[in-house]
Amino acid sequence: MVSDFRRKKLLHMYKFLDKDGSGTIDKKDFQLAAESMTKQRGWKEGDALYKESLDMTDLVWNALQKAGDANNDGEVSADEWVTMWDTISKSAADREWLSQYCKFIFKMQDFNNDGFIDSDDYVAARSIAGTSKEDAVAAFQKLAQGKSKISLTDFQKLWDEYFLSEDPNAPGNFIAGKSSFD
Ligand SMILES: [Ca+2]
Ligand SMILES: [Ca+2]
Ligand SMILES: [Ca+2]
Repeated sequence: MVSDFRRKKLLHMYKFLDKDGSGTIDKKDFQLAAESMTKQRGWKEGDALYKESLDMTDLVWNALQKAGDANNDGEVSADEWVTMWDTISKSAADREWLSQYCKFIFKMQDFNNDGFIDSDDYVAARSIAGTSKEDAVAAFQKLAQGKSKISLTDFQKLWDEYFLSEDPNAPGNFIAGKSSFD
């Protein structure tokens, strides 16, 4: 059973992923996300990072569809999404794609490409998603827990907390830039 708090967290991320606002998540949303991301970062066709973004988008969508699209209609509905995370938290389901997804998001947020996410990286990354600088700085401080930068190992832990933890005080709740989901 997913708690009310965790359901709100999951649905917050769901809305964020529903790029065309259709109310469900499908391959097109992931393509739109990849397009806007590569545009923001200035990666063009032929660049290694451009190709990596598109490949990763394909990999993540295919894995997400396999894990979450229970009725196999090509979309992951909000109910399917929540059920999928409930299943993942309870079973030894295939988490390899999640860890690859996590690494990819980490890389996307590491703007200066030094292998860590610092406050400046995080503010820049969140501004693309519409988070104000003030909120992003505050969220970074919660995520980093006193450190000046977040390593991939730290990030992986925060990432798991966002999706899997029922604890309203878990630092990972701030991964989407805020911790209140009402
Ligand atoms: Ca959609
Ligand atoms: Ca479905
Ligand atoms: Ca960095």
